Amino acid sequence: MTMKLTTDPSAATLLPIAKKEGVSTVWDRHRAMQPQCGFGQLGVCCRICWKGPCRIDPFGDGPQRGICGADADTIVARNVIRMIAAGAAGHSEHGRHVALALQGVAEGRLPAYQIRDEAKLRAVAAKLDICTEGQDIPAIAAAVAKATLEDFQNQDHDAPCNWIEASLTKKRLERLQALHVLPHNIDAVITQIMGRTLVGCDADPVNLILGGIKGALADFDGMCLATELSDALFGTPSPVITAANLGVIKPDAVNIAVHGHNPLLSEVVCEVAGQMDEEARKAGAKDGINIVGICCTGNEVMVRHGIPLAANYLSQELALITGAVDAMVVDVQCIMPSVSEIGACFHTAVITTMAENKIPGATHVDFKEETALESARRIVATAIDAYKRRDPRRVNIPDFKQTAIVGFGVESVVGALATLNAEDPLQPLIENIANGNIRGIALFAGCNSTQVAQDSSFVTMAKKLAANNVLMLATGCGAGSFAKHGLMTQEATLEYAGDSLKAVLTAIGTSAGLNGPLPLVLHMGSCVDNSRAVQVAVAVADKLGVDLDQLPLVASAPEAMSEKAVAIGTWSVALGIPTHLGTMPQVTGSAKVTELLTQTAKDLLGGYFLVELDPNLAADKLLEVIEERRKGLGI
Ligand code: BF8
Ligand code: SF4
Repeated sequence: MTMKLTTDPSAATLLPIAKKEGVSTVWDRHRAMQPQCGFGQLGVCCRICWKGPCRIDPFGDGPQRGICGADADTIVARNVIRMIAAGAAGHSEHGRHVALALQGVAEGRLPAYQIRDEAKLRAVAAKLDICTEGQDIPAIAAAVAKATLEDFQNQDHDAPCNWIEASLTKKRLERLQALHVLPHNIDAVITQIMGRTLVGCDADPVNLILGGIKGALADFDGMCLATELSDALFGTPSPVITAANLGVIKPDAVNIAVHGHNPLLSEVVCEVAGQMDEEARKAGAKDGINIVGICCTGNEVMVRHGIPLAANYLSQELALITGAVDAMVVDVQCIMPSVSEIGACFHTAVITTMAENKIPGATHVDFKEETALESARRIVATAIDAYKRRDPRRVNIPDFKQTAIVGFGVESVVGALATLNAEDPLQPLIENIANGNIRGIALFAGCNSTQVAQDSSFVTMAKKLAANNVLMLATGCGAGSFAKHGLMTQEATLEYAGDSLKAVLTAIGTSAGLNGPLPLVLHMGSCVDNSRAVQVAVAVADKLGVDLDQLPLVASAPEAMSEKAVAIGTWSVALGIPTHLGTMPQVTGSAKVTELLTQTAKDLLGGYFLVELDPNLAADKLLEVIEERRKGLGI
């Protein structure tokens, strides 16, 4: 296989070392897995019951139905909506933890946490139509937590979830309601997907996909509440200058990598690390404790506190191969099970923390919100202990890191715009879109995948869209790619932005006190923070009196792989956003499902999937879509 594996410069230093050390990486295992199963790639393999597995012959020569009689359309639709259910479960379980933590704080039960952003809590209450007059902060927090938890408990099918109702345009809600796809209860909708895809249940691909769309919208609901309540608890992001890539690991510090997704763990680890810095110095680490982030946990602490990002998904193993990570602390999602074995090759303590997410070979420190401080102290002490066993001769920290200006939540974007027009902050953005200085907006989201040379599609597409004056937002591992490759800098704006985009970013950045332009790509946070981008779009749509499917707004997940990305992509389509995928979705074994997602969706929802594996062509196609939308608006 001659395909380039990654464009991350750190890999050039570390992959030869992995080889020398006899450590296999995700790319070695990808190679060993070739050729991958064609039936699986097409989505036509069914393992839903033990009469199977069954597989449909895509060439029409062999069986066209499984043993129970399910055809390719049914099998593909069932498989893909089960992926959506899994993605929605992951995000909304994360959201539920945060909501329960908020409730615990309101009741004074959780000493490790507090409401760090009271203004945000009040704003959330107002958004949910909760009256706060005369109420103190704990009472408001309790009311917000209660309204949020209703989204997991409501049994009235005709009453949509509170968060989704508060988060979309009126027109979009009506359109989704008419299709009966508005979720009333996150848990119920996920359960329903699992139930209807059992052997002998829903076999109608259209009905199944509609059920999947409802599940994806439940995912959206879970993301909105996770993001907003995390802001109330831990602070709302504002622009901060930090750095990204493995060069952020320090040779003379106890390096703790926080990895996974939920800020409930990483926030407390960061806080306790500050208190235990002296202990690390006593152990010989003259730079004390250095926390670095990986994946979406990394994004969460990066946008809120400027903690540097060491790695996005595909380079998590490389962080360990530096030989200088003393502990990798993980919670949930996107953690390769291989990390415990690699950690064991070095001195690294790989620490799992969630009862429902363990890895053989890792150390488990049970993390509960009630005893978070004690657990965090144990975790940091374990890291300091491991540091003492570090072998300096095996330390190889690549000399790569890039500056990254990050932390563009809705509030800071609006805040920056308000420096141009305090009365009407959205006006400068709308004006520049209308006059064509900004042609449109693109949201980059999603993962890395071994199907694509790491980060390459993100970077190629962003450079092309920038040159064509498209304003770009990013989350998740996409944001990690841009941060690592220097596209979240003012220099990148000067180098890659088209003239009119450059002028707008410079005007906003200068007036907001950044002494120059805004960075080329705005980092909005983790994957759950995709809800922030929707919030900006909804505000613009409401102001213009249009719906989301009329805006020159596109989304792209050029290196998607997780079931969570399937859920996000599907709600993005349901909200009316043309959504690009740069990896092949496992649905093409059914012409009907493929047509539903790429064409019929356009009529029903305004949004649709656009699949294009070549990043250059993908950028061209998104530019065309943006121009088509502009034409529709008469601008
Ligand atoms: O939630 S982008 S690889 S880390 S799934 Fe995972 Fe994908 Fe990264 Fe974050 Ni999102
Ligand atoms: Fe085969 Fe039907 Fe069972 Fe799927 S549900 S494994 S198609 S018999």
